[in-house]
Amino acid sequence: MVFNFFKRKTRDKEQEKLKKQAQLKEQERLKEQERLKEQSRLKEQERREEQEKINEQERLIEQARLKEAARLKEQARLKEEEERRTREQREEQERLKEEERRKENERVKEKLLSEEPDKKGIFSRLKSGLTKTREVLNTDINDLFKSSRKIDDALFEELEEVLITADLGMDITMEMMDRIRKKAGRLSTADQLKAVLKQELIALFPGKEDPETVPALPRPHIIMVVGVNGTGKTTTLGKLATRFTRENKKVLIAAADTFRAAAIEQVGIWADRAGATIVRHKQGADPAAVAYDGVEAAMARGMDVLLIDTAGRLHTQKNLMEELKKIKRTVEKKMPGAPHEVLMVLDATTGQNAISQAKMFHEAVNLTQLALTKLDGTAKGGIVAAVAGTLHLPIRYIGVGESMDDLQEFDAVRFVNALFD
Ligand SMILES: Nc1nc2c(ncn2[C@@H]2O[C@H](COP(=O)(O)OP(=O)(O)OP(=O)(O)O)[C@@H](O)[C@H]2O)c(=O)[nH]1
Ligand SMILES: [Mg+2]
Repeated sequence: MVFNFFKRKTRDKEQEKLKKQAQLKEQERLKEQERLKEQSRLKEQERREEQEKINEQERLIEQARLKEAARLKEQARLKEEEERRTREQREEQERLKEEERRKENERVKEKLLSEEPDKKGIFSRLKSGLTKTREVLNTDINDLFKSSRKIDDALFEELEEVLITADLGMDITMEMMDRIRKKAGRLSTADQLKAVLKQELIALFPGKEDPETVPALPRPHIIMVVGVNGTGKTTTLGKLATRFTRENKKVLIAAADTFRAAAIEQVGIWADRAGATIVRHKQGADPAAVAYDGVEAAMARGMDVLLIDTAGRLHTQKNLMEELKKIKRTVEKKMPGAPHEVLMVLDATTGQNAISQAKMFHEAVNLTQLALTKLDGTAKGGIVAAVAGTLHLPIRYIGVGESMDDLQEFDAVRFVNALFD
């Protein structure tokens, strides 16, 4: 009985113990479950945070991408606008130039129609064309000798200044002054000094060819006219055409300045006036093709002279200088030995720049002769002597005004006399 009692007690205890153990185990299991839950919650939170970070990064990248795209789009728009504006400005400039040229054509046309034959004579025209330079040389030299001044270093220095003012150029002035100083003993009046100056100036120009030794001109005699913009190429060509037709020569003009329609029109007016024929293409056509057709037509029609007008260009514009070479090559291909003259027209009012321009053109197309225009517009007529003294190319024509007879064959003696007489 007692044994049973103890046995039950022990079993109860045992059961109690097991129950407690089970309770503890259950508690531990719950705790572990709780811990795992917490762990997975934290992990989830971490993952979410990580995802948010990624999302934010992606958002920022997308934002930057959109910003960049907008910036590029704006940049392209601005560029396009700038291009449009430049294009419009260029077109406007072209239009104004074209208009100006058209007005100039009208003016030339009217002037040509109203122009009377030369009454003044070549020498007096030359003198009046050189008025500005004459004023510098004569007035100042006369002033030097006023109040019976002595021939001394101060006078020579002043004379040096006068010559430089007339644009004779530094080197030539210095050389001339050396020679004049040596002759100083013989000088006592302004006229004597002028006479020595005249001698020295004339000596700068190469002697004229003896007409007996000048070979007969080939037929057609081809003259290509080149130069910087606006120097007077077309005007000079037009005046030459008139001169040749007056000598009963058959003249053809090739309008190889295809750059502007008004340039073709301008040369057309001159051709009409001179009684010359003209070969022309449309504006924008290849100038070498016009020159080629010109040579072909001149040969086929038995012309005496072919004058080729070319567009003005700066000696620094490489592609345009190449174009000029191409025109020359094309002419040569069609008629070996041609062009017989490459005439560069220089604007005297550009002063010493004319010399460097001519040097570059000479390198490109081998000039054979020069024309100096607009001498009436400058007091720096000494540029003629500077050009002759530095370039070793014959000055064939000078322009002393806009009328037909203001384009004169250059004659050194007449020119120097016109400066001082
Ligand atoms: N005063 C004066 N004006 C001249 C003389 N020679 C040409 N001109 C003027 O210079 C301007 C330009 O002459 P153009 O013959 O059109 O010049 P260009 O070299 O053919 O010009 P581009 O073909 O545009 O390069 C015109 O107004 C001419 O009348 C000159 O000796 N004296
Ligand atoms: Mg021209």
